[in-house]
Amino acid sequence: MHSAGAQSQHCDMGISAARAAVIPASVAPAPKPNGAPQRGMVWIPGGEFSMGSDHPDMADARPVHAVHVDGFWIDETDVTNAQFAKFVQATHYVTVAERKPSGPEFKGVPPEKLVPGSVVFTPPSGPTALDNVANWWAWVPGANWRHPQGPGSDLRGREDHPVVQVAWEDAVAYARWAGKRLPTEAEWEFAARGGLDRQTYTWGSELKPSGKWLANTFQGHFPDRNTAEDGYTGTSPVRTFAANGYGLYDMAGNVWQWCSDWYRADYYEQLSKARVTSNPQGPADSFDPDEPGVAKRVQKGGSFLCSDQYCTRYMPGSRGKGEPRTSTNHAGFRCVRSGSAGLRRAS
Ligand SMILES: [Ca+2]
Repeated sequence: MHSAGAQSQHCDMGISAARAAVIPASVAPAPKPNGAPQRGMVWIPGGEFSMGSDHPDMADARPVHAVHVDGFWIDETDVTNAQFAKFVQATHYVTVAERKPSGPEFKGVPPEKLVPGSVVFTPPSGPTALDNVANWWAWVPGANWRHPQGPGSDLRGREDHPVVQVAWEDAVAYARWAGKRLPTEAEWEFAARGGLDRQTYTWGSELKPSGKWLANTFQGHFPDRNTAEDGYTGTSPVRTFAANGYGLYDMAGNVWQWCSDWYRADYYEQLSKARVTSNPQGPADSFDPDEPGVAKRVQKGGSFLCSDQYCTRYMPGSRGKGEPRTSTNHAGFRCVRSGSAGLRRAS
């Protein structure tokens, strides 16, 4: 068990030199290159936007600051179980959760406990304190992407659901195989906003326009009673809920999505000192004050477990985090590819 990371797998799971430069004001969004490089990818024109959130509960997402991203391609959906299966079939890749745990963090763990497994949402039978994630997360031997909730579960009927139980390094391996990469946090958020400026949700300012759920989140009483008003207690097929303004699905809810950046709670504070930051790549190292000593990567988007009672991080400006070798059944990923053009200066 990746114990340290497992402790961090709650809903919002989730500087040195900022590798960023102030850009001139004359930089224009990149025009769409000719033709799509790969089926299922969408061109994001790039540009300057307001990144982050002023939400009072989200200190790590403050302050809202100006960021520019170049144009890039992004998968219109999360990577699905069917897509991940093709990768594994072609490469015989073995995910972290399918390997016997090893490494210094497991020193002293009895050998009989060093078996492959992963972290699974295991709701209690009744209301529970929300200050201890162990009340609803359990490490389950035999849980992995093929068996997202443990040995008794499988992927039948879930071929078009997002793959879950993938660690950050699994996502990176897939992306390399596909000729892609993980998005930076800035690219992900730019894409999630769908062309809207400073809106709370990927679709606008209202959580439930006309009383309708627009993302797969958690309704009822967290974590013990999931009423699934949106139709799903767990993951949903990737095109179930309406796409955002850029034609991207599930940029809110369903599953968290790994980004390439290291996570630091103070990174936005650092970036806010510049008038605008161009193509931030994340900090050079990680620091999470909630769990010092455990390096984490950024996750974005929230999941089917986010609710307004506990975790509202299905907002594009909010942030999540995860230990890179820890997988769960509510986190997956999608990939991007850089545009053929770099910065284009306005004439
Ligand atoms: Ca749901």
